[in-house]
Amino acid sequence: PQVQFSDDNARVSAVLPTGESLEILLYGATVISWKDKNGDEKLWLSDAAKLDGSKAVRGGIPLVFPVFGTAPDHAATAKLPQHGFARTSRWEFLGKSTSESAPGQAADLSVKLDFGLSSPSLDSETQAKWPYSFNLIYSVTLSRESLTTSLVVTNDDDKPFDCQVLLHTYLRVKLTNPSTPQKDIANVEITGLSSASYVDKVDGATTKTQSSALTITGETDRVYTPSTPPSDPVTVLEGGKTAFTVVRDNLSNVVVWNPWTDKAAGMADFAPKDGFKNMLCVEPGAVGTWQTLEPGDAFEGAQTIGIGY
Ligand code: TA6
Repeated sequence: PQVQFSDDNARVSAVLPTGESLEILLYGATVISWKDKNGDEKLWLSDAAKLDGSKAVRGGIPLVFPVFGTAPDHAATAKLPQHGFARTSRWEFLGKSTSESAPGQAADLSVKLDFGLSSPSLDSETQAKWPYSFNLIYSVTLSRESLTTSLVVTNDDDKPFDCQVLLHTYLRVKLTNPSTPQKDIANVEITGLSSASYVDKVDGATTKTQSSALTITGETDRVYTPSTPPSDPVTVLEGGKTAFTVVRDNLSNVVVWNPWTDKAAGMADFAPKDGFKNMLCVEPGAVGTWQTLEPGDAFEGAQTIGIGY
């Protein structure tokens, strides 16, 4: 696999021999592109996304740490911006590793890119807002039929800290056969969340239970806590065909978000304005409670997104 830096050192790209590719901004270690072997883009990226480090990327896979949303009643993180500072910090590229099949086997190559962020590399303003010594290692692994992203949080301090972690993935929604009249979100359903409880953030944060497959027919913002094992996939179907499967490792929540018309209209960096018809956020995370890391402790959470077709 080919791993390259951009001229301005702002991004890293990788291509597998079979054509799959990744592009990652060092700003936020944000995956901004994941293409399959045919060059089909699997992630949604707003046409108005800022890619110059001036604000969090609207699309791709922004990283949420140490707080999901804002937590005004949580003293330690109350001063932080929405979704914390990981997605708006400059990460460093730590290196790559490839795994190949045994010699002579089909080249089921994969490439893993590692990125790091630690407290000394934060700007002083952010350090003052969350004064803990920590280290983050973010690994992005591209293989022929899946993308895995994994975050390891380590407490390097002499006192415990609480944190939340979430992988804010914007999946691209489109149908294989453009002749389908509904080439968009109206033809999507999400399975694997049945009987899961969820907090409905567009209905007074009331707690409800998912009865069957989820369809997106308006603004949707739900924090699910599935009762099934995290290895049971959340599946995104388009026109009845599996487009994505999402499995989790040590992440007990799944957020499902679609801003729909009004919220899309209200976000300056969300374009085109009807782009909500071609995206769906399925966000594995540990956000229902706080993860308390004792000094020297580590927390690891990961997602693997499989391509359906
Ligand atoms: O993940 C869903 C969510 O928490 C929504 O409530 C919405 O705020 C979204 O994240 C985007 O947040 P952002 O700070 O990126 O505009």
